[in-house]
Amino acid sequence: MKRIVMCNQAADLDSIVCCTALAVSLDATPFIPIPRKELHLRREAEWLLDQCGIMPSYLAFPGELEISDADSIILVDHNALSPEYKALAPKVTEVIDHHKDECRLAAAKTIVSTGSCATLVGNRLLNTSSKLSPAMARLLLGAILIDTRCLAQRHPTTELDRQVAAQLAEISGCDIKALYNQLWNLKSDLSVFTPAELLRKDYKEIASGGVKVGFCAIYGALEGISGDLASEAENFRRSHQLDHLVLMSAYYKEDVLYKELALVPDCSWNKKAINCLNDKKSGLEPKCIIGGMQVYTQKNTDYSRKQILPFIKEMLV
Ligand SMILES: [Mn+2]
Repeated sequence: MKRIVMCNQAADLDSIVCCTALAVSLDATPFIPIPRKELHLRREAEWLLDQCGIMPSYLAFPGELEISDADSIILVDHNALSPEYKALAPKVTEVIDHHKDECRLAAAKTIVSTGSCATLVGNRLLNTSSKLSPAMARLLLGAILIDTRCLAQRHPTTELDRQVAAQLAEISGCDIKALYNQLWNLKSDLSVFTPAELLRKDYKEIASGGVKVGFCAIYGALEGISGDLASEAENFRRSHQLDHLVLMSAYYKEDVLYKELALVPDCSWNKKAINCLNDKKSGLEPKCIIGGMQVYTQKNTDYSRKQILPFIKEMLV
């Protein structure tokens, strides 16, 4: 039986980790739906996989396997297939995720709004596999720490995140703070990337009501990015044939979390989108203009793409 575990389209650390750890435990193939050459943009993921003894060659990328030959597919860290994989719907047998439930698949579902999907996969493996290896425990723990900001006592961390992280830390023998710091430093060091690479690093898109919208998550202040971010964003939008592109940034300054949001191109739709997001209590306020692109401060830092993307999707219907 050919079984595939599929990671979400952004292929962020959580998603790659869930995909890998579950594939290892089930002897399945982990499928990462981004070009192989873009794995290096996820430096924290590359480093953690290496630390846990997972070679990049263990992962499968588009063009490297005939995914339609799979007998069964398990989705992790997302619960609806992205448009290009829609035809695979009948093959999806299971879904493990922590996003808003939009699942219309006839599959076994574990959808719980934890801080990290790695918590759900970790919980599953702790309860089913007789011995979770220290390497797999460390892999899962790393994703939980990044997603919960080192288990901070606030949104989005849940009690289950803390419980599972504690068990994984014990099995792996990891120093939680040290692992978090190492991962965070790799994730937030944007100096090694061009603006075009930053936009490709953590990207999702939706299509609804004939409108295509992309969402780039960026870990750093938009103003601090060297190069012409606004025109790179416009190039990105055109090359992805998007009607609109949403840039979402998050960063820390003296331990305080800040978030920003910007939209390209400059058009009347933006006002509608900002009003809609503010009706949902996003707290967006004009902050500055970069290369003609209006940047908003997002006062409600509890919202991430996990909330903003479904709000925009609702607005398009
Ligand atoms: Mn996730």
